[in-house]
Amino acid sequence: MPKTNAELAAAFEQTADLLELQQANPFRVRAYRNAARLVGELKLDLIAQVGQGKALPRLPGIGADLAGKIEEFARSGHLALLDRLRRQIPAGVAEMLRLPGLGPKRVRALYEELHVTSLTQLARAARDGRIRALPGFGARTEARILEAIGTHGHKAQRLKLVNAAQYAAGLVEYLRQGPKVSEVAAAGSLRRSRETVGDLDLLACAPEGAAVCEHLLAYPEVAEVRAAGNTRATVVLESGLQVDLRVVPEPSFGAALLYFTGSKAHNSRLRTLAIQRGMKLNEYGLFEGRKPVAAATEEEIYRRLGLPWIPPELREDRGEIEAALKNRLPVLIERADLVGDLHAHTDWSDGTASIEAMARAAKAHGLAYLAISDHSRRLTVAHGLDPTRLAKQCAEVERVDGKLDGIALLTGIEVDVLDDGALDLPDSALAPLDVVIAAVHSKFDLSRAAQTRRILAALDHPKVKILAHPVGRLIDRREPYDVDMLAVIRKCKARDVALELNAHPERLDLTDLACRMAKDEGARVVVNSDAHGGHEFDNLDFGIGQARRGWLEKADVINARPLREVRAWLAGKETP
Ligand code: DGT
Ligand code: CA
Ligand code: CA
Repeated sequence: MPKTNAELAAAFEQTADLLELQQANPFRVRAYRNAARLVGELKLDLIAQVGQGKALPRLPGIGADLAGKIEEFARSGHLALLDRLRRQIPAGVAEMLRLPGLGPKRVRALYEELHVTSLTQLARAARDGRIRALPGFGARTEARILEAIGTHGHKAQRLKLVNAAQYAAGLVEYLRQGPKVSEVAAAGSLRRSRETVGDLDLLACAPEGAAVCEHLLAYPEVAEVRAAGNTRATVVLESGLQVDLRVVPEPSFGAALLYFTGSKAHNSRLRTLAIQRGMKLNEYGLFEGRKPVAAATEEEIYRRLGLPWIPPELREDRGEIEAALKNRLPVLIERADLVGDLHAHTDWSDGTASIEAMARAAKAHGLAYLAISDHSRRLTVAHGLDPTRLAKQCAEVERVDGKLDGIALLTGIEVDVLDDGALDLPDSALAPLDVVIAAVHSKFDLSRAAQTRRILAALDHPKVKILAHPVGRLIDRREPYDVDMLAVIRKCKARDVALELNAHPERLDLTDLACRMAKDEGARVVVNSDAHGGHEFDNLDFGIGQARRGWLEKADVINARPLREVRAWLAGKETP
């Protein structure tokens, strides 16, 4: 039986787990996890590439060693490394790694000291009180392990970034009013702009931690107090969101911020680097022997490690340390670089505001141009436009454009891609438009081959300049469709079509890794709001966060360019 990509992804994930248990080089562990994600989430058909005798494409984190593993798996259906690891480590031991709070070190201890090899045995050991007797464990850890086994299997709930950001904003504001608090910052995955957030990590700067922790407990939305002390508190809000607060004195704020921003993988690389340079890095500072050499700001800590400051969105151990060492970090795009938006809806289809109201809102959000791109007729639930209504809308867009100063309007459509890759409107209807965005809104379950063929066909239409939300996932609600993303990206590059990074908080599509792949392939990206109402231009902030996680720079993003250049690009003329 030929192996599937899902099996390859699973094999890589398991290899990473088992390597981690054996305390292998964290970089190597990370490489396997990254590869599992590339194959699983981006549906990269690497097995087929090998089968067709093609060289593997250049992919973030896939070096010669991993490429060899992919070939081995494609040809033999096995990874010798994984087979060997499996013989060395019982499967139940690897499963323990999935419990929150149990890292490789602790799992190793449980296995080696208590000979626990399954979750059942682990629960028994916890109930018998044998775990608390181990060095590095306590009664609290034991209780947490029992609780975790009980909830194991329920998918840990993660909040979408936009919601986490809302909770954080309220809390940060509130904590700023706390006793003698001089600064409050959100750290963790929120600061790294991850698309979902497990819990909030907040950092406050104050001389007396206990009083600030007390202040947090008095926050009206606190439903449960998990821990409270002199320097830290953990609470759960009524929404179920956990909040970890650390209070540190000003001199070590930078070190704490660096530590609690993570990611763990990034931190672990930094600690190794510190050791190589004869220093020690922890949440209190960077030390030479007992002498602190940097602690107050992140900048000085990075500098003393010989690195430029690394933006939080890059801190995932996906090559940022290597790039920083060579002083070749990307200069990441910022929200202020965006001067236009090429995808927005109005009350002509499923938006809530008029063309004029959307134009004014775009202008208020600092944009200089906006494309009006409502749905096409096939999307009847969204009152999609047929050729007659589209022509009428264009006239209205031009009328409003003539009336408003400081914002230019472009005519456009988000046209459905039909099952066979044809577009939902005739060429005669599309011809007069400034912007044509192709979008898949149906038949998500086609086979990879059929879905890829369909999308590539749509991209071949000469009027199409943007591919909307290319992977098609809805965070927490719908998996990406099965499509060969690399083929799609390459087609976009060949036809000079921009891949949309749809900034809607439920989409954030392209994903961070897909952005990076697009950049590596030299394809263009457009960061669009897909706003259905005036306030939704705020979503562009999250789109930019995702773009930054994908290493995108200003030059990679078409709507960071002035209208004149965008018009030339839309007209199929060369752009710099
Ligand atoms: P999340 O909450 O799952 O969305 O992801 P994070 O990255 O916010 O993770 P979290 O809340 O467990 O921890 C926040 C940061 O604190 C993390 O990014 C790095 C740091 N941190 C927490 N625990 C450890 C640890 O055991 N080792 C190291 N090196 N750093 C840790
Ligand atoms: Ca967190
Ligand atoms: Ca946390």
